[in-house]
Amino acid sequence: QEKLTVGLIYGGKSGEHEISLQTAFAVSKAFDYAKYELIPFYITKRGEWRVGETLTAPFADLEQLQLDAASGGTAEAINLLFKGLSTGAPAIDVAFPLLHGTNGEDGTIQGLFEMANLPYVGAGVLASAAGMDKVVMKKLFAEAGLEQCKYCYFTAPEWERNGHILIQGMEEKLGYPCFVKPANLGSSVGISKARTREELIRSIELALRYDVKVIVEEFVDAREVEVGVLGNDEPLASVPGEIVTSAEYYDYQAKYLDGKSQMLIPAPVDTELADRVRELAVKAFKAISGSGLCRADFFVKRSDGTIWINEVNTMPGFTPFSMYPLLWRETGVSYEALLDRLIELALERFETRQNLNFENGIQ
Ligand code: G1L
Repeated sequence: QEKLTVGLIYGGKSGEHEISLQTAFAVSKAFDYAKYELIPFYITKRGEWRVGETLTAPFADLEQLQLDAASGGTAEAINLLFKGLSTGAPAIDVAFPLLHGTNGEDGTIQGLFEMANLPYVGAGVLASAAGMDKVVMKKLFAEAGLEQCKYCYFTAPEWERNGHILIQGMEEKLGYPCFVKPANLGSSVGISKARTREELIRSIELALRYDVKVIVEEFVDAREVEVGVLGNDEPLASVPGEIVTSAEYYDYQAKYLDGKSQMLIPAPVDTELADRVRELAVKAFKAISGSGLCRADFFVKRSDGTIWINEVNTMPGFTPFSMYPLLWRETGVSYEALLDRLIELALERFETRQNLNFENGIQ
């Protein structure tokens, strides 16, 4: 039986370089080397590509993933990715990207795989890009009839010209406290909570250092419930999990920077609520034209139990100890089985799209 060759792409220029390395190490350890062989593609922090020898056993340690200059460089790596186009015999059967695009402009690495005519794991170009831009995502959710918090957004030039009017609008629509974020979800930096007008202005100026588009959201007194979605056309939802923060529940510092949050898996919710968020998670996945996987994050309002979509993440944390894999483990899908399924879904999606007619009718 022929082994499937997986191209594992990791590292990258983004702030999540280290997380990507750790994730790639975990994934490389979990693969069944009786079924797969692996070609590592490491993208350095400077954006150079390095390609390693085919692996038929896991990496020994994290160090080994950081391929050195002695391995193939950018030209060799790209040549290998595109080999199928020129020779009809691809070097890899499926690409497995474990990184964000360059500084959050996502869908870019997926676009590279499209150009190389390669199957790849996870979301396509459109869903990856939509999943990175909080404003685009919210518009798609609204169109799908999903309930969500109130928000305002604007660009840097709009802020410079009309800051006063924008502030007025935000105070009327959202009030305080509110949350200010760069529209681009590429990194978790640049996010802050504003309790006064002065803080709002400072928060906006901070967010504008990370993106030219800023989104401001109303404060929601809610529980945070997350669901894993897995599939293509008929996606399945995992059991829900809950994020609880020990000390200051709504303090961004405590939640994201000090890591003082805890996962409750499954979430302690009744079956009615669990069924409802699972249904909404699939709806959110479809709203962004998802494929492969996503993690859908919800707010469950403490006052009346209303469920609001917060965001979907097409590149969720993916070590065996991250929310997404743990949600599926609780649902009966092991980390190893999850990798198998994601690769299967990548190949299925590729086949379906391969059979489409992309000609314009002129012969
Ligand atoms: F390929 C998948 F499965 F779609 C995929 C891709 C990327 C799953 C999870 C991730 N996550 C990451 O790459 C990261 C959180 C390690 C860095 Cl963005």
